[in-house]
Amino acid sequence: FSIIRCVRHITASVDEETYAKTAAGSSETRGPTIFDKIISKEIPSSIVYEDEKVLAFRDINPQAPVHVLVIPKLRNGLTQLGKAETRHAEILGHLLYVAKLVAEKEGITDGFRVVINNGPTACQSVYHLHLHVLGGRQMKWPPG
Ligand code: TR5
Repeated sequence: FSIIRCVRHITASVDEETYAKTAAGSSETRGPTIFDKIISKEIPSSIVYEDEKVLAFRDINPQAPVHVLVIPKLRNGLTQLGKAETRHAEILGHLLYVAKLVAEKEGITDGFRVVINNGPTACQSVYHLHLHVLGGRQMKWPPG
């Protein structure tokens, strides 16, 4: 049993204090998250793809040469996959389709991984639904 359940491997390029200041909290909240500020462009991000429903941008702490987050622009949106309702089915499908577009755009169609961390036990840290699109290196299985 380990008390530290979700170790974050912060890359050298991200200063830990800045990361902590912008972190969105470690428990579920229904209020706005850092991703709302990224959607509104209040906080800059490196955008890879955008349409009226979703935004895809580079993860600040990449775990692979390509690490892009795909998020819905829904207001009062979905905090995590486990809270999805029937009415969310269309946006969930679109998010997955955009993950594929991102993989094409980033040139990683030979092998990429799409991850959704759902809840504290899965190390979700930002409570605004997001897909991780990872690639550009050999992946291992099973994931940690
Ligand atoms: O742990 P989960 O699955 O919730 O994933 C959240 C992801 O958001 C992590 O991979 C973080 O590195 C990423 N993240 C967190 C922040 C952030 C970000 N990606 C881009 N830009 C970010 N800003 C400006 N601020 C963050 N706190």
